[in-house]
Amino acid sequence: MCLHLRAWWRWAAIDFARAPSDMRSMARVEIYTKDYCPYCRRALALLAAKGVDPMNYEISMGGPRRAEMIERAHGGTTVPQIFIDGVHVGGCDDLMALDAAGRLDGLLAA
Ligand SMILES: N[C@@H](CCC(=O)N[C@@H](CS)C(=O)NCC(=O)O)C(=O)O
Repeated sequence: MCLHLRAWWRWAAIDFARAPSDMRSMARVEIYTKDYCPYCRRALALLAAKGVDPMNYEISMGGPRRAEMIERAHGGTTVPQIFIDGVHVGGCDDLMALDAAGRLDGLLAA
């Protein structure tokens, strides 16, 4: 019994020690992409490098999702269009610029 408790406590102590970094929540990221688009691939690669798994709306075929993107992006018709916690960030260049300015990590950490 005593051994069992000690084992549990050791497990719990290790887990709690890791909790602050492991349990950090991330912002909700949405990206509208087309499958042939190199800018989309660049943006997705940067997000993946940041550990972000975005909601990816594939709009190669157009349709209502594309119309939704244009409305949310205030008329922007190119892909990608990226949103962090519902806020329009822009395209790939804008995402890269945010990262270069050291501001992307803060936006991604909710
Ligand atoms: N500067 C933009 C360039 C985006 C761009 O030119 N995307 C192309 C696809 S790679 C596009 O949307 N072209 C018009 C279209 O496919 O309707 C960015 O960084 O996101």
